[in-house]
This record gives sequence, C-alpha cells and structure tokens, in this order.
Amino acid sequence: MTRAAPVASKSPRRPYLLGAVSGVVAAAAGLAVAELAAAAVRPEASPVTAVGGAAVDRTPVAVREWAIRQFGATDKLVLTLGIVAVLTAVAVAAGMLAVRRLPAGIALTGVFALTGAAAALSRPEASWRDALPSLLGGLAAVAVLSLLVRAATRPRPAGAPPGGAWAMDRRGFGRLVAAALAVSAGAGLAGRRLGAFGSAGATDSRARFLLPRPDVSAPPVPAGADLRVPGVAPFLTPNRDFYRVDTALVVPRVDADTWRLRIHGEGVARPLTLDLRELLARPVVEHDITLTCVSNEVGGPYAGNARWLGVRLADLLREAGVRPPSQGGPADQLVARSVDGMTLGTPVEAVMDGREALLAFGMNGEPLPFAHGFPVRMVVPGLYGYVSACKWLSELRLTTFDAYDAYWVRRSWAARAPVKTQSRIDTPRPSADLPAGRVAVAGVAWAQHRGISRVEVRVDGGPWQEARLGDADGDDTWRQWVWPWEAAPGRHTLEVRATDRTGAVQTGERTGTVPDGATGWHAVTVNVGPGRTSAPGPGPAGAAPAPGRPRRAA
Ligand SMILES: Nc1nc2c(c(=O)[nH]1)N[C@H]1C(S)=C(S)[C@@H](COP(=O)(O)O)O[C@H]1N2
Ligand SMILES: [Mo]
Repeated sequence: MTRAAPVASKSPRRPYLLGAVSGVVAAAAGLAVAELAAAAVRPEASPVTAVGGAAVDRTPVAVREWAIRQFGATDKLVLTLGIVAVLTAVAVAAGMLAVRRLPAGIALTGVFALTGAAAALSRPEASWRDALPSLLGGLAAVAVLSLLVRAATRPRPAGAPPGGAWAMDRRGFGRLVAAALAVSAGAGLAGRRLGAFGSAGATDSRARFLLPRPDVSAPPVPAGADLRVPGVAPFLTPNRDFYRVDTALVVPRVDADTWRLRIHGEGVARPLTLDLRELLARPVVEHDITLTCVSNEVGGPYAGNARWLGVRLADLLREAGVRPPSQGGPADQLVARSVDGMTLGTPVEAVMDGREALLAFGMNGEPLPFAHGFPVRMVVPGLYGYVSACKWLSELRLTTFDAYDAYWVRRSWAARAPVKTQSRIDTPRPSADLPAGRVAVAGVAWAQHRGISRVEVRVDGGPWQEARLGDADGDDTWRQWVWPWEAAPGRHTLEVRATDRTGAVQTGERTGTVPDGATGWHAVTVNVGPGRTSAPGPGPAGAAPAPGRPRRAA
C-alpha cells in the first residue's frame, strides 16, 4: 500500500452508474418544476402534454388508427408512458455523458428542454408563455445534473485510503439525490394541487349549472326501443360509458361563467358573441341523437346514443343573418373551433336543412361531462363526429370548403362525411362457445337521419333472415335488433346488414375507416357445442333436443 494510487484524471474509472442515476434524478426534477410552472401557465404547456399533443398531430393516420385499435381508450396513457420512457432513456444518456464531459450532458439536457418548449409553442392557441415550463424545467434539470455529477466524479484524492473521506463523498452524493427527489416530489405535488386549483372555477361552474327545462321536449323513449337482450348496448348510453374520441391529452376544463361563443365569418350579417346565459335564453330543445366516430371499425365500439339538451344551431345562424347556400348564402362550411384549437368543418346546408343540429349543454339529463365538451358542444344528426360534434366549443366561423381545411381534413380524412349505414352484432361475442339450441343474436344498427327500416342476419353465407327491430325513436338514433337462431353444433359465422329508410341496403364491400368511414358487414364466428343435453340440473324430462330441432334456451 505504499504505491501512490493512480491520479484520478488518468485512466479514470468513471462512475457511469452514478451518472445514469444523476441523469434520471435531474430529469425528474426538471419535470416536476415544469409541471409546477405549467400549472401556473396552462396545463397544455406541460412538456409531456405538449410533446404528446404534437406527436398526436404529426402521427400518420395509419399509425393513429392502429393505436386506436390496439389501445382503444387507453391510447393516451400509452402515449404518455412512451414519452416518459423516451425521456428516461435520454436522461440516462445525458447523465452518463455528463460524467465524461459535463458540458455534453448539459447540452443534451438543453436540447431536450428546447424540444419541449418548441412542442409547447407549436400547440394551438399557444403564446410565448407556453415555453416557460420546459425552459424552467430544463434549467432545473441542468442545475441538478451539474450538482450530482460533480459530486459523483469528485476525484478520489491521491493516496486516500479506501473508505474514509472519499466514501463520505459518495454518501454526500446519496444525500444530494435524496434531497433532489424530495424537492421534486414537493414541486410535482404542488403542481398537481395548483392545477386542480386552476380548474376549480370550472368544476364549481358545472356543479352550479342547472339544466333548463326544454321548450321542446323529446317524446319519451318508446318502451320497446330497448329489447333488453343481455349483452347488447343499452338504447341510451350512460354518460360514463359513452365512448370518447378526441386529441386532448388533458381534458379542457372550461369555466362556464367565462365561456363565450363567437359567430362570425362570410355572410354573417350580424356577428354574435354569446355567453352561456344568453345562449340559454333561446328556445331549448331536447333530442335523441346517436353519435358515431369515423374511426369506428366495422363492429367497433365508437358509437353512443344520448338525449341531448341544447339550442338549435340553425336558429342562431339565422339570427346572425346566415343563409344556407341553397338560399344564396356565400358560405358552405361552418368551422367550429374548440378552446384547445381543434377545428371541425360542417356543411352549412346540413346544419340548416331542418334537422335538429344542436349546440348542446345537456347530455342524458346532466350538464355535459368535461370529457364530452362542457359547457357547450355541437351535435348534428347524420354526420360523423369529426365533421360536426365539436366539444368545448368556442367559435363558429362561416367560410367555404374551398378556402379552409379543418384539422382532420389536413390529415387525409374527407371534408364531408355523412354517416354510413352500419350494423353490429353485440351478442354472441366473437369466438363464444355456445350450447346448441336457441340463441338470441342481437345488436344495434344505425343510419342517423335516414333511419333504419330493416336488419337481416345470415348464417354461414346462407339466406338473409329478417331480425326483429326495437321500436324506433325517430330517425336520428340507432335501433336495436334481435334474431332468434336455432344453433346447430359446429363452427358458424353470423353476419348482419341493415337497410335504411331510403331503401338502401348496407354495402358488404369492406373498406377501411380512412377517408370517410368503414363499410362492410360485421361478422362474428362462434363455436356451438353439442348442446345442453348432458348438462345436469333441473329441466323437464325428455326436453333434450333432437339434432336440428333444438329446444328453446332458458
Ligand atoms: N374539441 C374537440 N372536439 C371533438 C373532437 C376533438 O378531438 N376535439 N373529436 C371529435 C370526434 S372525432 C368525435 S367522434 C366526437 C366524439 O365525441 P365524444 O368524445 O363525446 O364521444 O367528438 C368530436 N369533437
Ligand atoms: Mo371521430
């Protein structure tokens, strides 16, 4: 032990593991500070949210459709986890780089912070302040990284005995890590608190919002609209089960007391700006409308039916002096814009042709849930959501389809997208194992604003057989259907098709969702077992079905 230890700067054994830890802790501190700052600026300015939003906007349609298919409603969580994973990897890299050359690690951290700032600035409705969370977070990350890496790479003094003072330094590093994590957790929690505090006004305004009585009530839903077949989507979709499709990584929480709607643009003789009280002063109508998403695959879940309460959009437009193109109006497109900058383009003609196109504030007897557009959204019977159903509505601008492409139209979706006739088998489920005998095949069919006149089912490509329809609740909602099937043992494929009230039969030609909605017949393949003859249990003696003559299911 008389030989001097090698000088630390020569043939160094660099503490890469400590570097990696430093990088991750620095990133955590940066994120926490960024979240705190975002709570003060606006939630959309958080780097994770901004990068996620920018990624969603730039995702090719095919990837987005794949993600929706793979992850469904959890696609946003998956995206956020992906961003955090990339961030962690970069943080590890920056930390390991920093123990070699601190400026290099700092530079990488800086590039990452700038990426966050750029993403935040690229978001709709962004101002320069949106860059602050990423920049402040970047500064915090750089400070913590420098501190930790200096502690981690402090050279072991020449001749220092193992342990001793040098080991104290390592302990010092551990203490610094603990302190940085504690401060970050505090900042992160404070950010959360502040964020909730920032939307407290919105939460409160929704809690205080009393829905007005409709001047024009919807007739009660016919008793026979809901066939109550187990496994079939209920006729009215409860709000908590209603599908949600939007690009918002944080649900906008709009304060109803400060909400305003502006109506302006081409051919608007009298531009209007309304607050909620003024909107509610117009005649209030109630109407049942089924909403469907253009991204819904054949047989998919993105359809829901609700009783909406709102104001007739056509009346408001007329009040503003708007005429539809058929009456010489110059604008054929109504562009709705939401508080988060989403734009949706709707044909003015459709909105003003007499259908119940609504500016809705009530959904199934409740103020709109935040996720479904509180305080006011559009709903137009017969059009897919992305060309009509703007949530968190803030502006209606009249223009032409020639002059302006809305958000999804810029991303290869069709500018005009009336709902296609569709039908879905809800029960039995695909690959279900069923006993032979009577099986209720049932589901829903929709052709909003045309109405459903017939649903047919066939087995294994055989003849089409007419299903029994649930009572119609107008032409703007889906209809349930049921068909009793005498299922024989074996593997069978059930298919369904609907006919709308114009007499048009749903096409069997299979197309994808892009650009204007999927077509094709929903098919479900099931396995029918030998029946319940051997099943023990109560039942009339001799009730065992003969082949081809199954008994009635219980
Ligand atoms: N502001 C805003 N409104 C929006 C969207 C959106 O991303 N942002 N998505 C649209 C789409 S694609 C559909 S299908 C419907 C879905 O409405 P829901 O989430 O209430 O079911 O909202 C529409 N309105
Ligand atoms: Mo949609």
